[in-house]
Amino acid sequence: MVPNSLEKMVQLQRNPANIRNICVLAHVDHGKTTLADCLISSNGIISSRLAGKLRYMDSREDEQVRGITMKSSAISLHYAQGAEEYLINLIDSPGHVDFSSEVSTAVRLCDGCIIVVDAVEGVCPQTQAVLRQAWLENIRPVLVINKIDRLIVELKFTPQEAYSHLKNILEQINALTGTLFTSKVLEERAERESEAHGAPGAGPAEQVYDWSAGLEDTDDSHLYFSPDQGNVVFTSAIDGWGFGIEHFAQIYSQKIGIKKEVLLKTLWGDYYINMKAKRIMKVDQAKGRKPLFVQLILENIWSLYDAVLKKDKEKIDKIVASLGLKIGAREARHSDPKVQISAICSQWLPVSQAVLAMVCQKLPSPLDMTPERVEKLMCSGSQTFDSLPPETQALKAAFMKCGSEEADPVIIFVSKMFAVDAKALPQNRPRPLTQEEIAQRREQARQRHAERLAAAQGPVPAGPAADGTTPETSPEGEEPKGGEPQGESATPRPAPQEAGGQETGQETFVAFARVFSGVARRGSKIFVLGPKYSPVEFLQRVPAGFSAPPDELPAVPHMACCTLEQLYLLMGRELQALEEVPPGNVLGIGGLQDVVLKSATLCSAPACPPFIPLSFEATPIVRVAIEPKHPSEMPQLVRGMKLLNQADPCVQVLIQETGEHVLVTAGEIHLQRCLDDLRERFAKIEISVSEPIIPFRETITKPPRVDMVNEDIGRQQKVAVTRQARDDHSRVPEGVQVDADGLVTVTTPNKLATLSVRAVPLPEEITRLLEEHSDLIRALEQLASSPSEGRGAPPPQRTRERIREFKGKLEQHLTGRKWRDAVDRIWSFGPRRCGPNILVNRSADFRSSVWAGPAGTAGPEASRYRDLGNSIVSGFQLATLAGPLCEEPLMGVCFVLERWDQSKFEEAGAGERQSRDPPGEGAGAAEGGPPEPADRRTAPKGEPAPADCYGPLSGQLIATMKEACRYALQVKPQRLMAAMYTCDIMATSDVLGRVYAVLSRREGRVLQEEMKEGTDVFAIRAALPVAESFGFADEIRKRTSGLASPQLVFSHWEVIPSDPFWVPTTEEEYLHFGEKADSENQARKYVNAVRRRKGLSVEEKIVEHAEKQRTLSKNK
Ligand SMILES: Nc1nc2c(ncn2[C@@H]2O[C@H](COP(=O)(O)OP(=O)(O)OP(=O)(O)O)[C@@H](O)[C@H]2O)c(=O)[nH]1
Ligand SMILES: [Mg+2]
Repeated sequence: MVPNSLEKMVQLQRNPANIRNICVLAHVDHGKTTLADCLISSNGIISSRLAGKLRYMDSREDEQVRGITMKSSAISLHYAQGAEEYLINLIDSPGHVDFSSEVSTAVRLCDGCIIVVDAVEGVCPQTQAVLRQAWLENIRPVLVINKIDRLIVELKFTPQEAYSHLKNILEQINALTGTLFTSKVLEERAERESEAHGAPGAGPAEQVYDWSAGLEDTDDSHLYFSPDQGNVVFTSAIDGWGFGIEHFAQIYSQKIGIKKEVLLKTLWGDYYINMKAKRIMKVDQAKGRKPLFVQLILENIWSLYDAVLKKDKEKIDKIVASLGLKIGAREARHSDPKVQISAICSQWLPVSQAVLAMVCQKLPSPLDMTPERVEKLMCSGSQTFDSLPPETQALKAAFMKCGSEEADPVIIFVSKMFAVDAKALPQNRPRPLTQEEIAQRREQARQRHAERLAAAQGPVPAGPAADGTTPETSPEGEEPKGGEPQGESATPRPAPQEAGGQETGQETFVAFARVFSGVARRGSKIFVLGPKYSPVEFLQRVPAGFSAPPDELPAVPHMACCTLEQLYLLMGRELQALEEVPPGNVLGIGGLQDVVLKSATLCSAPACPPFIPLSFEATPIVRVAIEPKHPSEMPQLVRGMKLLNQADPCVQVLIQETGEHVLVTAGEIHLQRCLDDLRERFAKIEISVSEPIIPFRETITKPPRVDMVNEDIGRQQKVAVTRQARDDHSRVPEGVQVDADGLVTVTTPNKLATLSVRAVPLPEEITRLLEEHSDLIRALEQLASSPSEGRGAPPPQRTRERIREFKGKLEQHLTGRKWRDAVDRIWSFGPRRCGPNILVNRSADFRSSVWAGPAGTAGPEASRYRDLGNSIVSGFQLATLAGPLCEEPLMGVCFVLERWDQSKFEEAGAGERQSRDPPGEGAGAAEGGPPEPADRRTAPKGEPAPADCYGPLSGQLIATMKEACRYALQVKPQRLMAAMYTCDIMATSDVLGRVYAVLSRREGRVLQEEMKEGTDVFAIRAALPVAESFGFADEIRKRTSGLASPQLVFSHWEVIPSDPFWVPTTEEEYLHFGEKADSENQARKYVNAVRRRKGLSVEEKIVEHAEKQRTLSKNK
């Protein structure tokens, strides 16, 4: 087959009804790229012999070496079904969890997806994850069950067993779909319910709600996967075959004479055929008969494999003849049965035919975009579609229409930026020479050759010949200096050839994007909308009907204007230049690197809202510090890191306070890829990389009930323990008073204010709630701290609703006397005002909580109260940002401010006071203390008050609060929290023992072990501390000879039970651990490691009681 010409593709792009934008999603190694190879080979881009071996979409070298995909990439394919011609924009995605952010970027651009499942491994953790992602994006899935050959060759199943196994896999995946569907319906119900709740007139009768009601009347049959629905295909991508039941229904309807429609309904399922009567029955009347699927389909495939594997030449010939195929002589004689199988099967049941037919029939075109999806895309944050301005709502029609007329607004979404070598861009690529040019050059070369020969006969024998032949054989040499820029580019371009020459090895960025509406034209101007852009703001600033060229509009925050400089057709490893791209197509856009960082919405109508941000499943957790080998190369490193940040959807690049450059990645393989990229593409320098920086959290727990040898700590001993611990590590300085129950009282250095703080561990559920709702808390704090800034709009109903719900949940878990009205008195969250720690204010003159915001009264008194209050909150923020153990953030701690005594301060003169404490940072902004100015001016002239040497009171309060919190922590049993991964491993029973050995050596804990039905594959789920995970994947692979490979995903924080300061105190402990207790203390080890890294003091006795060894005999 001849590769499709560019013109053909351009023509197909114009018909959105026949475009399918799809991505291939699956668990790692289930065969996505191999399947993509088969589809690509149907277009003649790669040879069918190489399909499955080449893995064309894995264009990076490390992808080929490791055998896993690391990025999503797109290719456009042509498919003809009868008279209809389709354009398929296929995106291959990675399955490894480290790269799950790439899946998000792919899913956003598509309307449908192919979910691939390995027939042996079945539904795996990433299968669930990608299916959920597809749901969240509202794109429709179809299913490919791949690697059916493994059921024949490896598991040696009979067709009947294989059928049961496949049925089982379908049940699993449908169960998953069912769960997703149910939770979605319930969620929508809850949403509607909460909206109705706000409406007046909801009587008590309506409040009783039947939660199951919505499910029954919502039709969900079309969602499930079933071969008779036509949305399931069975394949063996490596052998190049695949089929849906339609293919066989067609064949057998002619052969047996049963209607195709009947066969379509009965080929899958427990239906049996009576060949004589030519009737299909539901029940197996004659015992031992096989279902149609087994009898008519699987058995044929099995017998073909059987014949080929047994090298039964006669039978093979018979089968080939009966199928009417022609097998090349080379394949027929080949000794490798795989070659024969793939030669026969790929003709008999070509996989591309089965898969692409299903894609075209079952997946929607860009025209079928559902209103639901459009509304979801347009509503970022907690907005609802109805709350958008009417101009914005009107754009929904444009999405749905997907129109290409002049009046249709151009809407493009960029889901990621990817780097390509500037040389590979079409405008810089040497253009293939035409026949005449080649002839001309050949002539020139011949002449040169002749001249040289004539000039010097002897001395240079070999040179000229080589010279003469080069242009003939490789026209892609550096020859095309004389070549004009490509014919189709009418606009003058800045000498692309030279640019290409100079920038050898330069990386440029191409945006991975899709046109949702309107025609993207090269050279046209377009707005770039950042994620925080608000069309409301634009509509307020720019009067309606105002028109001006896009770049002359008044400046609106988060909006820029740019030109679509280059448009490309994405063809896997290549890009093709385009002049325009009609709506509904996936495309590449060049020249956006200065205006788009990672993703963006481009639109010609400023009323367009930015699309909702991509949802990333993985949390970046692996951090390393990076520095150049040669310090002088720092600028290259900084530039390289910036480029890397742009090129990867999920990497984070930070500069820490210490000046270190830190890279945060999703996992080890991701880290490796980022480092390779940095070295070879972006920075091009040698770099040195620190050991991974492992994050910890600090917390406190309840005092232990039992000691380290599991003996009850009696009352007497318990006191001894806490006293000793306190003596040991808190060394409370003077001026800090600690009560027996852990209340810490600290006075400011000027002795004017006193704070009493207590630290209490939060229940686990609360910590989890706080973590889950961090975005809500951020919104809440914003509302509470700046009510007067009020940007016109009150918080949307939904946000208020969610806040109320959140508060209710907190109250539900904080019960008991200790927590009485604690929720109402929450003053702040920390660190960074949204973390998992709480500040509760129980002091007598408590006036503001996060829920209500500052008490609305103005006036100097309230304003001063707020200033000082802000200082205390800042002190709390600082204390929670870095704990006393090893300066890591706190988690799950509640600080209770029991007393806040500033009576002495109030006694001091008001004038002096004003002069001493200018309002705290940012606090005075709202109502910046109106009566003060006069006082302030006069104050410096007066006698400086004695307290002045300690600085302003607000500053002292910050420091005092911070100290108080730290001491309050230190008098409680402190603990370290470790980040934990969930680790999913598939292993066969023979390597299971080794997997467990590695897991337990690394402190892993097996949570679940499950045998995949019918196979000897075990799916193991374990929890593994991040700190112990480095090199884990490699070790597992090595120990199991590559048979098992783990997938690590960050899951949660877990308290390390051991006390970092533990020393034996009770008699039993002394007996058990000895006086020195020098056995390993995990928590202590981590604390010391972190302290050492941060350059903090480490209390370690390196050698105790060193004794010089003496030889007793000689020299006395
Ligand atoms: N037996 C068998 N092996 C297959 C089949 N399809 C793919 N494989 C093998 O499975 C392995 C993984 O294939 P890939 O196509 O790279 O898998 P992938 O899903 O793209 O993997 P990631 O991109 O890393 O997630 C390769 O070794 C393939 O040869 C199949 O149908 N049968
Ligand atoms: Mg792949």
